[in-house]
Amino acid sequence: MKANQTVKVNHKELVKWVLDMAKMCNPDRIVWIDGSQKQKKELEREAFKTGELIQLNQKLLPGCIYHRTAVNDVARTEHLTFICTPDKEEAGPTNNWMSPEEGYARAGAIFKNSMIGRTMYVIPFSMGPINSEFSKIGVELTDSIYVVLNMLIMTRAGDKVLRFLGEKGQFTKCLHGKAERDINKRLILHFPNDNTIWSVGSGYGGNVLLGKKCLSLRIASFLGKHEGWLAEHMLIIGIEDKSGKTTYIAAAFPSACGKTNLAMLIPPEGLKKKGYKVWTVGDDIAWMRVKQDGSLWAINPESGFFGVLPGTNTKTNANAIATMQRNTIYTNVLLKEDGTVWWEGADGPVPERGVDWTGKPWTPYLKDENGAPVKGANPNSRFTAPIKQCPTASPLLDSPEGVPISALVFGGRRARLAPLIYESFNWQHGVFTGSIMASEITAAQYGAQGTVRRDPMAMIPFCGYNMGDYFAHWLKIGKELKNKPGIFHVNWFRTDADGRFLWPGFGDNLRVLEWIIKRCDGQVNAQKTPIGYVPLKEDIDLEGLEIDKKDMEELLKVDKSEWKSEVEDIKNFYDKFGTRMPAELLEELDALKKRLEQPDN
Ligand code: GTP
Ligand code: SPV
Ligand code: MN
Repeated sequence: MKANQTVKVNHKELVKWVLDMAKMCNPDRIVWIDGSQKQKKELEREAFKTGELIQLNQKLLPGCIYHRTAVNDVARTEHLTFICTPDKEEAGPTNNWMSPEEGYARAGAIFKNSMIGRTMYVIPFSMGPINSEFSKIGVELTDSIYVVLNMLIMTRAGDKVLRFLGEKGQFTKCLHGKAERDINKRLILHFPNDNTIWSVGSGYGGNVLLGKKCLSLRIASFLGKHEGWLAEHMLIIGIEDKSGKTTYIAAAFPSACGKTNLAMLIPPEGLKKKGYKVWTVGDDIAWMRVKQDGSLWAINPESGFFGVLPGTNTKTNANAIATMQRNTIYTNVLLKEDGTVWWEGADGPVPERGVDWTGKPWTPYLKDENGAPVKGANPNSRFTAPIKQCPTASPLLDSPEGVPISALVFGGRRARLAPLIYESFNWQHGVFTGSIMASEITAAQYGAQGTVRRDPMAMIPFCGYNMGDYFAHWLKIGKELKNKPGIFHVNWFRTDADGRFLWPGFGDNLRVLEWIIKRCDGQVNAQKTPIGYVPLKEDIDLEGLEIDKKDMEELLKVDKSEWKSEVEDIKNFYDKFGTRMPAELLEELDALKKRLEQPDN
């Protein structure tokens, strides 16, 4: 086994772990990732040679590359994702559980000799700006160049991290191997007590970019509980008004429910004269702490976007399109003859031909066995691009302090029930509001799409410990906050009887954020309903938007009978947590039930 030596690694525990893992996986070579352009280019060249990656048209898309994952490996596989703690209770009823012994043994058998003939790359990375009190260090071992190149965009990686780690710094041990990429030999395992992640048998984003969901949510939520902070599936956006004041909002929506789009929204025509500027801090993950000033501060631990492509175009998200014109990795989209890419809902005409995400020749006229059009891009195809390339990238991306959060927003994809926007009565009621979230399943995970599942705080796939304890942790954080952010709930996805979205969404969502900011500043009144405060009609600025009055009424409607049956569903969900369910939330559910039974006045 040969190894390159970039900087001298003085961290004995790190070196021992790398060698132990190499002994198990048996790679031909070990290569330490230094973070240099030179090494990155070498790796790209190697992957172009083997066909792992395809170089795109360098005139039209400079620095851009293309990758296909295996056909059975296109989304997170939640049923193969486990929390491995000695006690099953620690993982709770919403996680898959395995004992650490079984986890190491089962995954170890798949890892064994799986890297023969391959290279093991060692990627030291930081989630968050190196040197910030928020940040955490990880080291990922992987046999995939695709993973290395993604991690170089998504995290701060290379020698600078090793130098920061020094001789004894703490880090999360992240081991990834593609193995045979066989769904029957795939496991994504988290060992919170060992600060360790083992992922084997996949090559897809959220399963293998271990800094992302595995470290920054599952392991980080566990660390956050013990260290007193929050790791959340949230975007972070700053809205600057004419006076130069910026209000920061963090929002949790489930996968493929609009975080990336909201994080980089473009103000709609009708609101332009108000002079708002949008600043994108993050599109997927927020780490938040109560600081000495009694406020909640947040960083985005990532340095890149791993965003959904279908439906993304200059009309829906011009900032995303601008971001991905260079230095971007395109995964599972249609490859066009001119060496550029396309996906359903992209700009411009539908190409006459290309090679689809599975590697087959494609035309728009192809039909599958059910007569439905064959898609050129996978519904969960994605781009990986540096946040700094986003035209609205916040100047505070590298600030070790983070940004102060004025409002927290929860939201799901609900055709019915949840109104466009409502505000919680207070922090405890806000935690309740987050805990009763539900959303339709999307293509971002393997499973039955469209069915509604309960997804508290958009964290159901990502909470690394018992969610009953997680709710209690949220309540505790509230007690520490002197300046509590307002807590809101939005739903961009309410439809009419024909399945048409009632709300235009995208840039127009600023109209709703504006109301949130006004509520935080105490500028407008609201109407009290059993579920929370909803806006008075005149307080949502609809200038320049043609929306039917009836649609608007429907969007803000709270249907008591629908909510009454929802209460029953919530009760069943809460019951799963037994005695771990905080009494405060059971009281909130009871109070909601009572409010729904009161006659209208
Ligand atoms: P993850 O990266 O999976 O965590 O997802 P995300 O929450 O960042 O989702 P994203 O912003 O990529 O949106 C996913 C899908 O929702 C895309 O198909 C969008 O076109 C669609 N979408 C986003 N915002 C809106 C909106 O305001 N209204 C409607 N109708 N669709 C939206
Ligand atoms: C999600 O599924 O919520 C994502 C994409 O953001 S992944 O990295 O695959 O988790
Ligand atoms: Mn996500």
